[in-house]
Amino acid sequence: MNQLPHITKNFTFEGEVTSTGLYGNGHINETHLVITVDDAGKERQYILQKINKRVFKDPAGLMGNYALVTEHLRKNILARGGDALRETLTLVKTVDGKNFFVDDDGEFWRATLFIVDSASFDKVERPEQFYQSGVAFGNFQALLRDFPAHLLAETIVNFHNTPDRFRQFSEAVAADVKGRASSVSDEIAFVREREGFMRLFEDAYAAGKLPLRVTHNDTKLNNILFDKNTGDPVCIIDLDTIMPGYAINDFGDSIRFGATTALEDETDLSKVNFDIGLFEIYTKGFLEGANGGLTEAEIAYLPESAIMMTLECGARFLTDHLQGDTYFRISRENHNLDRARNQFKLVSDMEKALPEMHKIVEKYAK
Ligand code: ADP
Ligand code: GN1
Ligand code: MG
Repeated sequence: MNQLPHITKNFTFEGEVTSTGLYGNGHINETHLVITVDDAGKERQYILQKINKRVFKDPAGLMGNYALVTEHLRKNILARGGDALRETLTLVKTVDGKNFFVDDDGEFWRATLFIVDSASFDKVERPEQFYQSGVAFGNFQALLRDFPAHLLAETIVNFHNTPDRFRQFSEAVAADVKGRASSVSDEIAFVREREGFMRLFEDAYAAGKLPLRVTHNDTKLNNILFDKNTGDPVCIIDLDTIMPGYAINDFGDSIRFGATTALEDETDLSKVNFDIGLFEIYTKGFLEGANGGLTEAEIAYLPESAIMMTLECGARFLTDHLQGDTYFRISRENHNLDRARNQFKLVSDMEKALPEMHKIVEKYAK
């Protein structure tokens, strides 16, 4: 059943819409699968998303980025003989030729072609899959290397500015709007003890040691679609946060989500362990995909980036728990607290494994 006729009628979908339904496991946007059938009985699928305006304050700027980046990727993919309709996202225009539709409530909607015979994963199923995702994200950065960064709107200001995340966390603790701070004092202390570490990359940037590049900024495994038949990565999705950033954070965020023995919201922490074997194969893949494009300083910081992104994400989950779960979508009580504890367990594991992580990076950087 088409539950969104007032929205779907504004897009140039081929055929008649026969059904719409919620889809996927993203924490941010509202994602729907749209199915259409044409007169000849041919079925087509599309993804329709309501952009989360609480998270993305400038949805029109975001869609400007989206159109520019997908066009750039399309050209680069075609130039190397690839299938652009499958290897990057393709926007479906509205009936009046625009890249997005604004409804009567001021909500922003966009549609893309559905990448058929593909799937995304919330957990690494085979080590080879994680290796390939490293190649894919490394290569994605390489594809964006010639993209003019000044054209990009900053879709979330200070997105991976970790000291600023610490500031927001501290404000949430002080405000304690839900009266939850006293029940999470251990978790609050865990973040506070690492305030100095959280400045590492911003200090390095200020000292001219880290370059600003065009990066994805949300490189978790479920933001890659894999081919259902071959298992190979097909397309990198979730392009909302593409903006200037540090290349190493794309590495670190993938490790955060993927190099673990459990899901991101597993509550039994005895099951949540950092998997150094997965760290190693992702490192190998990412450096191959980046194809010599990283500086020595960037490579040297890769292990710390894994800790930084995991700590930052944990602090963001904890902040959202303190603020009453207004940012990340939750599906149970204390969901964001569970996620925060899970991330902090990984941070502790990674801190212990840091010397070994450095040795691994050195091995593949040669
Ligand atoms: P969020 O920002 O909320 O994470 P995503 O853009 O990542 O939203 O989409 C959520 C999920 O929907 C993805 O993890 C993926 O499974 C699925 N998805 C999104 N776009 C497509 C597409 N074009 N083709 C197939 N699946 C898609
Ligand atoms: C969000 O949009 P999604 O679900 O792919 C978040 C990331 C977090 C991630 C944690 C725009 O990613 O920054 O790392 O959840 N995206 C945004 O799972 O905040
Ligand atoms: Mg996503």
